[in-house]
Amino acid sequence: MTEQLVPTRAGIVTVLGAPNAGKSTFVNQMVGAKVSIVTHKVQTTRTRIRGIAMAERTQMVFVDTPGIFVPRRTLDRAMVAAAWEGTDGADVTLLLVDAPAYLAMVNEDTADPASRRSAEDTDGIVARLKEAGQKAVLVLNKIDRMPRPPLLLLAETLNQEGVFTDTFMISAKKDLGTEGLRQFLIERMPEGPYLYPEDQLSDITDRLMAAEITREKLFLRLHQELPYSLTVETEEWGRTGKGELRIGQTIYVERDGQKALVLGQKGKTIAAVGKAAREDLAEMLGETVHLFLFVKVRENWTDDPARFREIGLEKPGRQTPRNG
Ligand SMILES: Nc1nc2c(ncn2[C@@H]2O[C@H](COP(=O)(O)OP(=O)(O)OP(=O)(O)O)[C@@H](O)[C@H]2O)c(=O)[nH]1
Ligand SMILES: [Mg+2]
Repeated sequence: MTEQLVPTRAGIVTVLGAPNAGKSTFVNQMVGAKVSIVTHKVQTTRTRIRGIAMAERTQMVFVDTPGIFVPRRTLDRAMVAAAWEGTDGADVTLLLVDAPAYLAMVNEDTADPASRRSAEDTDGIVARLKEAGQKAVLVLNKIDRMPRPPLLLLAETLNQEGVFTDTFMISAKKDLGTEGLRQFLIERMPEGPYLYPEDQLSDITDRLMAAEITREKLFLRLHQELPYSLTVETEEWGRTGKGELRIGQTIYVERDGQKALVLGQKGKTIAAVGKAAREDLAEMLGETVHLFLFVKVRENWTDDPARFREIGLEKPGRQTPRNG
């Protein structure tokens, strides 16, 4: 058979999980490019990001979602709602689990607070899937960080609710076990035309991606509650006199005191953030980039839904009907 006679397949794979489970790392691995930012901190991803992978005349659209956790602020609620809405119309839903964290909770005495929270958030997701009668595929991630024997116990424990049709064990970061999962997903995609142009890698605009990259650098350098109090917007995208790319961004914080922390002593922090972001942007865009960063106070923006649209989030509370 010639290639043209093989029908194309295309479908949507939604990736759910507790904060920090490795969802964005996994989506980047499947796409083969960085479409979603990754940090060691929880709640890095704030909106749904589609990463597009092509393989064997099959297009898989991976939907990276914000972590699902117990929300406190209006922003948190919008993030969690965006994650659940990501399962609407999905052909396959994956639940990614931080396996070492979950194991720590199963062996109760060793659970640190972060692992406990991660495992509790995972249990919350399983319970809600069960309640809604939704099936999913269990993906135990970060297996490079734990011994193999307890993985079977974990799989057994998590499969008790009857929510999962299949179980995979992978390391998204080290690219272990991902090929088997990719093949499984290819076979689960329905026949049909591609949903995006074949060479497109994501649905996120360059302006939003540029803001995300700067936010990633801020998350990596700032501590405690500060990363959760800031947002980045790309406000200028133009050319210098010499025709080189000029990007202007504003970092919004909630209070005056936070502004000083973002700037750092003698502006050292923001200079380092700007340098790291500019280097990534230049690589992503394949050209010289001049990046200008400003810091402004926008009081209580995390409780102001009108601000969420600019970071790719719908207003919270919008409920779309769920399929099946
Ligand atoms: N050792 C190890 N670390 C991993 C693996 N996958 C992801 N990580 C790390 O886990 C941390 C969180 O990864 P992310 O991909 O940002 O996780 P996420 O689920 O998208 O997190 P949120 O967006 O905050 O919900 C990062 O430090 C990753 O490098 C893995 O397979 N093994
Ligand atoms: Mg993420």
